[in-house]
Order: sequence, then C-alpha cells, then structure tokens
Amino acid sequence: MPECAPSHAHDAFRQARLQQKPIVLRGFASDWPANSWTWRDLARAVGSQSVGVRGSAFANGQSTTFFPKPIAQKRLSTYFEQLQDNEASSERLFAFNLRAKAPSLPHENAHRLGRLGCRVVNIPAYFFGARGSETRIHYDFDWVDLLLTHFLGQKRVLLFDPSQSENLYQIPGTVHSAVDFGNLESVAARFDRLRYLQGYEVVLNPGDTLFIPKGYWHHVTYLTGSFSVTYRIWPNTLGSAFKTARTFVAGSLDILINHLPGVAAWQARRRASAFAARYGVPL
Ligand SMILES: O=C(O)CCC(=O)C(=O)O
Repeated sequence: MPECAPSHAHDAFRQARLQQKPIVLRGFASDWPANSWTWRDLARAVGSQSVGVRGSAFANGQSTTFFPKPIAQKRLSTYFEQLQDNEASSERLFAFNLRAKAPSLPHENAHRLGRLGCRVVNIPAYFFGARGSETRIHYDFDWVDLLLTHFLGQKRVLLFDPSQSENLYQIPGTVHSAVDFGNLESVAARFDRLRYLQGYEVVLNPGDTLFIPKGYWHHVTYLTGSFSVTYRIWPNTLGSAFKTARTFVAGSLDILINHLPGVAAWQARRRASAFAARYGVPL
C-alpha cells in the first residue's frame, strides 16, 4: 500500500485521487482534537445514552441484508469502557452519529481535510469496534471517494479495486461479497476464485488517514478496541456526480423497501438463486 508523510500529503493525495488508487497519509490527523480524546472523555461525553451495537453479519445470518440489525442494546459509556479494557467481542458501531450523541466534543474536521485540496461532505460517520470485531467486506453504495481517519488503537484494512468483484463473489444486487473474511480458511475451498484475488493490506495507527477510492471493496479488522471517522468527498466530475446520485437513490430505495414485511426474505431468495447461477456455488 502506498503511503506518505504529512509534509507530502497534499500532492500525494491529489495524485492518488486522480489515479483512483488508495494511499495512507501517515500521521496526517495527529493534531486533530479527536486524536487526543480518551475512552474516558468519550464515555463522559455520551453519559448514559444507549445504542444498538452490531455484530458479524455472517454469524447472525444477515449476509444478504444491507445493514445488519443490532445484536444488543448497550449503554455507550459501558461500551467505551469495554473498548478501553480491550475486551474481545464482535460488537461494533457502524456509521455512527457521534456528533448527535456527544455534541460537546469538537467534531469539526472538514476544513482540515480541505487542506488536501478536496471538499468533503460535512457529515462525520464514526466507526467503533472491539478487539477482534470486523466490518464485512463491502463497497460504499453511493460510489464516492472516502477519507477514513483512525484513532485510539489499530485496525487492519484490506482493499480491492472494483475489477475484483467476481473474485470476491459479489452478491448480485448488493454491495456485499459472499466471502466471510473472518473465516477464510474454511470458505476457501468453496470460493476457489479467491486464489486470483489481488489487493492491498494496511494497518492504521492513530492519526493516519486512508484514502479509499470510489467502488473500492474494504474489509476491516479491529486489532484493538479503536475508532475511526469517515468523510465522503464531493464528486469532482459531472459523470461521477451523476453516478453517485443514481446509486444513492437506488441504494436508499433498496434499504427502504427491505423494511416492508416479507421483502428482505424475498430479496434474499432472489439473490441466492442469481448468485448460484452466476458462480456455480450456493450462497
Ligand atoms: O472502519 C470500519 O469499520 C468501516 C469503515 C467503512 O466501511 C467506511 O468508512 O465506509
């Protein structure tokens, strides 16, 4: 995985974005306020509020659903204490609106990312995970460039460009792969195209920013309890703005209709038969 020091971040990022290649901007965010938050600060800021925590989509039989449902309700302060103690668990908060839950913390980073020469949508999406938890491999349905900045521990990210979708056994009609990367050894025989898979691997440390180009598949393993914040970059060409608008509407409709009774089960059946027809193996 290409990487660069903060002093070269602007030029290296510009080049990477032009070529649509990932890059790690090491230490780019080391002076952001979030890089000095402690788990205790976070627990204090959220008080006694509770949220639904997510687990592994594969362990919970939700591998064809867009957003897995929460597996438990947790007090945020209790969850952050677990992360501080580095307890192993599958519990995650995915695209979490920490700004709404902890408005007393400084969440303003858009101008800091603006130093890279891009404009980001000013909506921070936070991702928290316990040691050993995983975000299943997927790409973002709105087809935008992403900047993911990491804090308070380590996570490992695997990245694959859009040409790898077949080798990843993309589930038709979704942004998901059928491959459970948490159990690669046991699924490798069933998914033999994994042999041809080519991609990138990187471990992120506090203050590192990762550029994830449009449509890049990403799989995340939390090596320790830690969190990140992702910002979406506004499209810079008419073509990509159009594709983003189209995929955003289609993806949002998909999420909405899946809430109707029976639709999720019907979609799962339809996708399973399309999957078997495309790859010659059952989903
Ligand atoms: O870090 C994570 O757990 C997932 C990040 C992600 O999926 C994203 O930023 O789109």
